[in-house]
Amino acid sequence: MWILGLKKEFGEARRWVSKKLQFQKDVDVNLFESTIRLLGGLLSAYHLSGDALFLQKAEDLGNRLLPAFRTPSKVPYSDVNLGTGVARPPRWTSDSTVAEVTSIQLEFRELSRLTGATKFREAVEEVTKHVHSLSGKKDGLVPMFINVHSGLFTHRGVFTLGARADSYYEYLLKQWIQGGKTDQRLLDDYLEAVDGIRKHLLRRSEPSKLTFVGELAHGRFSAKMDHLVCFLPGTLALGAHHGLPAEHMQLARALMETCYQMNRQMETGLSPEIVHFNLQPQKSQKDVLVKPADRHNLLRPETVESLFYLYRFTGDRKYQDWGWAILQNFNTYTRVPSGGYSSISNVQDPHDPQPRDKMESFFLGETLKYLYLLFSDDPALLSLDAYVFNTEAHPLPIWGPA
Ligand code: DMJ
Repeated sequence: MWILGLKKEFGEARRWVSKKLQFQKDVDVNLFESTIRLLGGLLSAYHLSGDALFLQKAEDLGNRLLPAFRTPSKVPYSDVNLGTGVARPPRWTSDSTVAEVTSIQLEFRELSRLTGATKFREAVEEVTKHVHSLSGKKDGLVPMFINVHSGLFTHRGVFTLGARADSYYEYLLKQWIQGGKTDQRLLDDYLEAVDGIRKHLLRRSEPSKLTFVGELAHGRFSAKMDHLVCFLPGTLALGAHHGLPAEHMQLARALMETCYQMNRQMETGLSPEIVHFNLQPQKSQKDVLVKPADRHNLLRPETVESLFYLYRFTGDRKYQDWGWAILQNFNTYTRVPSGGYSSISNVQDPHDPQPRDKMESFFLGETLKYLYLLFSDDPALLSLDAYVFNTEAHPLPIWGPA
């Protein structure tokens, strides 16, 4: 906002938040999505503007989300009603998603720090402590589901860095950074997980030998990679910047190339939601294969998010060039003439990408923000030594010594 000098627009948005944004509503919301998008956004707005209105709104929202943690295990339900405070699991199960219950910590911890009310921090740190000591992991890799009654992992033996597990790994590192790199348990869990990824999930494709992160189901490797996994090069690079092993940076660079190729090798130059890598050494095969059901692009940020980190830390202009190419492709294939952008159903048909008439809020919150930061040559602009970005790209301050 002030960074871009958009004072008038900021004024309008502030008026809207002040007059129209009311959380006293009889509506079920997802705890994770509301935390990363709304609570994270309000906390960031407070830090960037210094305006107490945003903190008041954040505290109100935090209080309304807290009932989700009233479960036998203290692992929160996925959904909570903002008006009535009644929390519940999804309709089909009493499981919560591991990534969801472990990716709300940056925001609740910050809310406690700012308000002095320890209940927010206590609720989420209880979950971190619990997951830290749970059995069912494989060399630091976690399953995708956890039961709110028993507190145990369910659907064990399936490991992915994609949907339902992704930001568990991201928040181990980012909480460690947020807290001034003092919490050894977070660091240990993160380092163990990176070793687990190397040991169980890394392979190279044929014929171009692209390094990718696959999945493991009951001991069977699958060469499937979600576009969501493309947060990982950025996270690995961030860890290396904060003093973690240099091999993490090498792996970040290799995975960054792969994520770029997931975009480049499509006819529109935009990545599909999921790819499969070819492991057969015949030259005729392509490295990146796409199933018909996975051809859509939801305007997700992960590739350009990682490009931003890689460019910040290396200064290598090829990362800016890659991001520029992706932005041009978003403009060509997803921009709607009357305004805005739309998810598309087929990244392999440049003549008819099939717009879906839907733009996720993360396109504005993350994708465009990371592109803006990627094209800036000023490392002091939201410095990565002063801020840590939550998983929805909202910057939160790294805490100084108490
Ligand atoms: C975002 O809402 C967050 O980054 C989340 O962690 C998973 N992915 C979406 C955008 O793709």
